[in-house]
Amino acid sequence: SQPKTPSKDDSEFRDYSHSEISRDVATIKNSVVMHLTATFLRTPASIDSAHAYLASAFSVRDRLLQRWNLTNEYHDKIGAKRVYYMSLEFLIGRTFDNALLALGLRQEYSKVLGDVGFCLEDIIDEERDAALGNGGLGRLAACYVDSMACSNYPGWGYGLRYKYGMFQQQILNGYQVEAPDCWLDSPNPWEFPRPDVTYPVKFYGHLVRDPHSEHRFKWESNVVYDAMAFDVPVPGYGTTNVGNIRLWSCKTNTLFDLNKFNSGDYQGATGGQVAAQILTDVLYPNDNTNDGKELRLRQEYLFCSATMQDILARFRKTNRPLSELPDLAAIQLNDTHPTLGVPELMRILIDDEGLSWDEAWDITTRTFAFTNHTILPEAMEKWPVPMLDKILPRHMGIIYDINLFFLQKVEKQFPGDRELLNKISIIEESNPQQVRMAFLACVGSHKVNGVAAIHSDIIKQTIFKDFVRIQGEDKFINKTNGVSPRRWMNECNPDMSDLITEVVGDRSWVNDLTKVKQLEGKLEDVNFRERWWAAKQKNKERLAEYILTTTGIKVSAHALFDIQVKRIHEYKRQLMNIFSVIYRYHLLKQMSPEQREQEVPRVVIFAGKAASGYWVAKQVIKLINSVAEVVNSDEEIGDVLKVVFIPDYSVTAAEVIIPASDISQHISTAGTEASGTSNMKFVLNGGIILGTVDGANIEIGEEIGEEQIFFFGCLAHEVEDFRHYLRFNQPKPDSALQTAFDMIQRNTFGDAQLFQPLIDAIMRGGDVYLLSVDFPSYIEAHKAVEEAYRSHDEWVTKSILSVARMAKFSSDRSIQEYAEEVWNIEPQPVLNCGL
Ligand code: T68
Repeated sequence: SQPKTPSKDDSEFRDYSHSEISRDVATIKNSVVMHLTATFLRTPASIDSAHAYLASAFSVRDRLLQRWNLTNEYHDKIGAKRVYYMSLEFLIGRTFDNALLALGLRQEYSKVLGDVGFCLEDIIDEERDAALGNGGLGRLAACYVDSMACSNYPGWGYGLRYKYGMFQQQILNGYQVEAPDCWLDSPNPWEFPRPDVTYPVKFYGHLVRDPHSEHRFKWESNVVYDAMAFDVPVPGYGTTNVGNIRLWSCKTNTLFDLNKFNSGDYQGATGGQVAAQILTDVLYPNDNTNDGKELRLRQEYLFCSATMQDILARFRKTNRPLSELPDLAAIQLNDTHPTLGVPELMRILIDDEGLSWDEAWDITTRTFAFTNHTILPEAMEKWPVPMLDKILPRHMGIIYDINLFFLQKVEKQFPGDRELLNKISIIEESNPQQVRMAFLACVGSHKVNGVAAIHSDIIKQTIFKDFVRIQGEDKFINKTNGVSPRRWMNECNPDMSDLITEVVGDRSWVNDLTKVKQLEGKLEDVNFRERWWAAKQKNKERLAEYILTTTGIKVSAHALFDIQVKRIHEYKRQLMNIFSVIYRYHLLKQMSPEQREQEVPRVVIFAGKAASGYWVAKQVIKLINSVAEVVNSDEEIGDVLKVVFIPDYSVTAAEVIIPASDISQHISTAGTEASGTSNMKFVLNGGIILGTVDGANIEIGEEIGEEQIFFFGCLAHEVEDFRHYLRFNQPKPDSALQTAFDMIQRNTFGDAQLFQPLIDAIMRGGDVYLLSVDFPSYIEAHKAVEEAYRSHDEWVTKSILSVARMAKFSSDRSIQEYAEEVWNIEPQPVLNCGL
C-alpha cells in the first residue's frame, strides 16, 4: 500500500526544518556526544579516534542536510533549469574538513574535539578517501560539482557507487602491487541510501516491432537489474547551497528465493544478488586507455539508463510537455563513457512516450553536450557491434538509425563524397564493425568542447575535422579546465591562505579568485616576502615528515623539492624524468666533494599509479625505485640528491604534496596532455612549473608571464615530423641520455635486463613520445631552474606573481562559462528560507 501523507498542514515541520541548528560549541558538543553514544554505541571507555571522527562527521552532516533539503526544495519550487553532470568517475577524496570549512564551523569542532581529548587534525586523518576515479577526469568532475554548489548553480552530478574504488598501491621490492580499496567497510557518513529511488535496467532480450509505428519497438527481456540511488552532499562554501552527487548502486531485481532457501539451496536463493552486484563492484583502473571489456559496457549502460529514468521522472513532476525538457535540463557528458545516455533517451522518448523520431531527436540534441578529454588513440572508446547488439539490441538499432539519418543529411550536403561518409560514419567498417562513441556523442550533442585552448584546436583539426565542416564552427568550443580554490588552496595550504586573506582583507577570495591579484601589491614588502617563503618552508617540512612515515626516507626540507605526481603513463614521460635523475647522479659522482657542496641540493619526488595491466608503466615505477635505492644509500651524495617514490598517490596525498613544491614537472610530449589540472594546483600553491608547451601549461604561461615558467621541448605542430623521421631512422640520443642508458646497462641499478625494454622503446620502437628529441632542452631547462632557485629573491618574486595571476584557473570560472555558453542556466541562491 502507498505510504500515507500527514493529516495536518506542514507548518510545524516546516518551521523546524527551516531554522538552522544552533552553531554554538555547547550544542555541537551535545550532538557529537549524542552520535557517539546513540549512533555508535560508545561508552566513555570505548571512544577512539575512529568513532570520534564518525560521530563528528554525523553531527556535521546533520547541519548540512538541512541546507541540502532546502536547496533541492527551492530549486524544484522555482522550476529552475538544472545541469546534470554525467561522469563514470568522481574523485572526491575526503569530505569532513571540506564541510567544516564550508559551514564555517572548523574552530567550533576543533574546540569540541579538544574538550573530549582529541586533536582535530588526527580526527580528519581517520576519514578514507572516496576514490571513485582514476585521475584528472574524475577529479575535474569533483571540482566542477564543488563550483556549481559554491556558485549557486542548480546542478547535480550523476555517477556510480563503486564498492571498490581506485586500488591501493603498495610498493614491494620496488614493484607496484595492487590491493583492493574497501572504502565502504566502515560507515560512510557522506552518503544517503535512497531505496525509494530505484529503477529497473534491462539487458539482452529481443525486440517486437510496434505494428502501428515505423520507429517504435517493444524490448522484452527478463534480465533486469535494479539501480538504487545513493546521494552524496556537496557542501557549498560561503552559501547555504548544498549540491548533490547521485551515485547508482546495482542490486538484484529478483526477490530472495525462499523456496530455494528452504530446500537448502542457499547460493541459488541469493544467486541473482551476487551476479547483480558485480556491475557496480569495481572502478576500472584505466586512465586514458579503453580496454573494451563487456562488463564495462554493462556498467556504462546501467549508469545511463538509471540516470535518464531519474531525470525524466523529475521532469514529469512538472507536468510540462516533453518538448520542454531542454528548458529544464542540460546534460553534460564527461567524455564518451556516458554516451549511451543519448540512445537511451531516444528509446524512452520513442518507445515509452510515443514521440516521433524527429521530436525525440530534437529534444535529445538540445539537451546533451559533450566534453572530450583526450586524443590518445588507445583511449578512444569503441564497442564491437556484435557485443552491443547482444547486450542492448534496441540501442544498437537506434544507433544505426541515428547514423543513417546523419549520413543521409551529409550526403545531401556533400553529394557523392563517399570517402567523407566513410570517415564520419558512427559505425566503423572494421571486422567486426565498431561503434565510435566519440562520433555518437558528437552527433547527439549541440556543443562539443575540449579542455584547454590547444586541445580544443587540435580536436577541430583531427578527430572532429569533418564534423566542423558539416556541423559548423560554432558547435566546437573550448572550455579550459579549472580547479577548486576551496580544496586546492584554502583547505590544503592554510598558512598561505591566511597570508592571502590578510592581503585581501577577508576570505572572500575563496569564492572569487580574481581577488588574489591584490598580492601583486605586496611584491616589494620584505616582511611579507619572508612570511611567504616561511609558509612554503612549513609545507615542505610537512611533506618531509610525510615522506619519512610513508617511505622511511629522510629528506632535507631545505633542498629544492622537484615533484612529478600523476598517473604513470608513457605520454606523461616519468621515464624522461628518471633518466635525467640518473644523468644528474652521474654528474655528481664525477665531482669533487667541494664541487658537490656548490650544487643546489634536490629531492626528486614521484608518485602515481600505473593501470594494473600496463606493463611498461609498472617497469617505470620499478626503475624509479631502483634508482632511488642506489642514490639514497650513496654516502658520497648525501643530501645533494634524494629520490623518492611516494606510494599510493591519492587526493589526500596530493593535498600534502602539492603545497610543498618548489618546482613541479608537467612534461608530456607536446599535443598529448589535453589540459592537465595538477599544473594549476601547483602554481596556485606558489610552485613553479617545469613543463612542455602543452595543455593548460600554455595558458598558465600566458596568464602568469613566461618569466614565471620554465618551458622546453618541441612544439605540438613539430611532433608529426619528428615521429615520421623516427619511424625510419634510429634516434640519436645526446651524450646525456646516452650516459643514462649506459649506467642502466652497466647494472648500476640492478639487473639491466629489467629495464632494457624501456630503452628499446626509444631506440628500436620509434621513440613515439620523443624522449630523445626533447632530452637536451629538458636538461637545459633544469639548469635554468637551478640558477633561478639559487637566487632566493628571484624565486619568491616568481612565486608570489604566479599565485597573484592564477584567477583564470578557478573551476568557478570554467563553470560560469559552461553555464552561460553551454547549459543556459543561472545561479539560484537559496533565498528567504530563514537560514
Ligand atoms: C584527463 N583524462 C586528461 N582520462 O588526460 C587531462 N580515460 O589532460 C585532463 O586535464 C583531464 O582529463 C581533465 O580534463 C583522463 O583523466 C581518464 O581518466 C580516463 C578514464 C577512463 C577511461 C579513459
